[in-house]
Amino acid sequence: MTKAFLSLGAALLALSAAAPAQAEDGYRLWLRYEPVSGAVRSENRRTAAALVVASPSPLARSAHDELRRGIGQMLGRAPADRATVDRDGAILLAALGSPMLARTSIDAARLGAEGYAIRSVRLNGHAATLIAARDGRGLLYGSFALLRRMQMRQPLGKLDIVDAPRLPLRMLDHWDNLDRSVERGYAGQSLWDWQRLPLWRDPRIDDYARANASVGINAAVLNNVNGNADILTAPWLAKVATIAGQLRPWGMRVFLSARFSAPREIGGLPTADPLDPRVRAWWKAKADEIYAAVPDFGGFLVKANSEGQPGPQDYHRTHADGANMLAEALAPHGGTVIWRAFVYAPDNGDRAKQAFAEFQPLDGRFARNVIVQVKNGPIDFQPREPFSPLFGAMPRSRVALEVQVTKEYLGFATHLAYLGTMWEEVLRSRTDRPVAGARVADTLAAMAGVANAGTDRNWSGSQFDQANWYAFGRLAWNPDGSARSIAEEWVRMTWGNDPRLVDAIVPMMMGSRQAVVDYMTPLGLAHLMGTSHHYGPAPWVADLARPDWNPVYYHRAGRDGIGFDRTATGSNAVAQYAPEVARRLADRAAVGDDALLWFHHVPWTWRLDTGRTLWAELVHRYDRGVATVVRMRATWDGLRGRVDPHRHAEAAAFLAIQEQEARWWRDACLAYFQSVSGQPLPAGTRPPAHPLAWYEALRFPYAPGQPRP
Ligand code: BDP
Repeated sequence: MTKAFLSLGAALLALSAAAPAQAEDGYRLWLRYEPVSGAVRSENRRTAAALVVASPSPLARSAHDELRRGIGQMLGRAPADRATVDRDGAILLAALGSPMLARTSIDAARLGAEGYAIRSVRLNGHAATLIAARDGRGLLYGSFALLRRMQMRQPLGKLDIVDAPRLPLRMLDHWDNLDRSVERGYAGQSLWDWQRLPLWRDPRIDDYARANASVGINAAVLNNVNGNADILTAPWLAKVATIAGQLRPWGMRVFLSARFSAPREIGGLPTADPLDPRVRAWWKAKADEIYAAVPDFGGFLVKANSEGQPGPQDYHRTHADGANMLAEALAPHGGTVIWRAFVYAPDNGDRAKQAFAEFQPLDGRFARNVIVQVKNGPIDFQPREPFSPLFGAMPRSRVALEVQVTKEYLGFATHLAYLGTMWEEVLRSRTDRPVAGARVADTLAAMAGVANAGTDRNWSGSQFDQANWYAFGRLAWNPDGSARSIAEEWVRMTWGNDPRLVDAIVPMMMGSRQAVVDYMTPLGLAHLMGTSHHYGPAPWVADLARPDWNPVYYHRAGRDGIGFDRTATGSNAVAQYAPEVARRLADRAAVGDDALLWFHHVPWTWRLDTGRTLWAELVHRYDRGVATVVRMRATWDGLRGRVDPHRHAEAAAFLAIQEQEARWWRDACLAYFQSVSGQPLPAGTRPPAHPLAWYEALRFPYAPGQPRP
């Protein structure tokens, strides 16, 4: 009896030692601050023994708190607060102008407004690590950079780093509705708990802001671009002010999506005509009211005359008229208007041409505090698109790149698709405009990412989708960053520094987006997904009211071949690119397989460089996509036991879903394209699991993320 009792007690003790109070569930994102051991810990402890904040400010306070939290968790001992450097091993946070920097030469020009220097120095005869910046913003970013080094087990001695963001505005766009649903959100509800605001300060928002600050994101649009004017009324602005107050200490500013018809809907005016003096006065007064509540308000994001949203064209005015009217209201307060170029109208001939056709002629007509926000591709966040021809074509305007972090068209949250590679691809694309050799990255004033964060414990709907949030921030900070090194940073901080983990997971991530392209829309195909919810394959859809809502409009498959002719014999969309680029895109042999069917209508029997006919290549790509997912699953299964069980199991289960859905995509698309092409499946190809009609009959009325009417 006693013996049994004792061994039960021992077992319980062992259990409680093994299992932390709360299982690892992804909540901590990449800020896990796992304990450091061995020689690195001794070195780190010598370097991070004390903390001196020479230039106090709310942001320096955040930096201080994060350093204490991170170092405390990693080294088992938080650095001691000191007033000055009076012993070895202090970390010193000092803004330019601080007397403590008197004997150090810091190149202020290289720091810019938000950059930082981290340097190993001797001060008062003691070894110290200096984090220097213009003000609290750089101190915060420098502190996170130091913590990142520690998380990656890099030594802290002999540091001499200068880093600064290339773009001043690095922004998340939340497509969050006021009822807390999230358009194209796959990670639970909106983080903004409107009903309990303004008095409830949800601690989760502090963690959201910390995570953003850690990757340099400095702005958030709180509400959906498909706007609701209510957000601009006094009770809602009070709620917005609370959120802004929580984001501010982490260097983030709040923007709001503004509905163009707000003067009519909440202002009682008969019109929203941007040239009407009453409308202009209304927006000015509204801006004053907003700034009274949120003094550092960033400005408005506007989706106008697109997908049914109101806009200046309703009054026969231009996008520039509309944007400049709002810009004028914000200008006295230093605010910015972000005006989206995502527009398309019925019967446009070729939807891919419309944004350029409407916006390029307006170059030079936008006020200085307007930024034109352009999606990465000419259509809509597809798994792969060529870059939008607007990049580089509006040299007299400020242009932002908009990417989608949430994976509306890439399998929602359950498919593993690391988007760092997609964004690297677009950022490095050569526009050859406004100057020869220019790349998309060279043409930008800002970057915006449609957020994937929600109330799920893991924030992003899956563990691996956190990497897309991370990568967005890192690339917005440095558009020349490498997707691979960003993936490696994220893996080390999120899963661990064990080389067996890093060497397995990084390659898996690097190939993951191409896998999705292969099993969904290979060879330059686009928009084959289910109507409205965009879940799963539906290349057969041909009956929607507008031609450009139908997948058949995009793939144009028939007996003769497949693809959209955008050369001079077709829509001539290629002519929207710089001449050198246009020449390459218009040449079927030079365009490259990845964009082939985007720009060309190609016979099924045409032979590619791979030696296969187009039809055989299409089948090959669909198979290759599925095979890659099978390999990803095997890789991940091989890591069981090296990763904490809860997160491992979640990712493993999602990979199983991904494999099932990859097969579904492959089978449904092959069944359909075969029915259209009449081509036999190449020898040895596994036929689709079901007849075409079976796939066509599937319905998903409750798929998540659909727009609210
Ligand atoms: C599309 C989405 C739609 C958005 C639209 C946009 O399907 O929900 O409202 O983009 O960017 O991709 O405005």
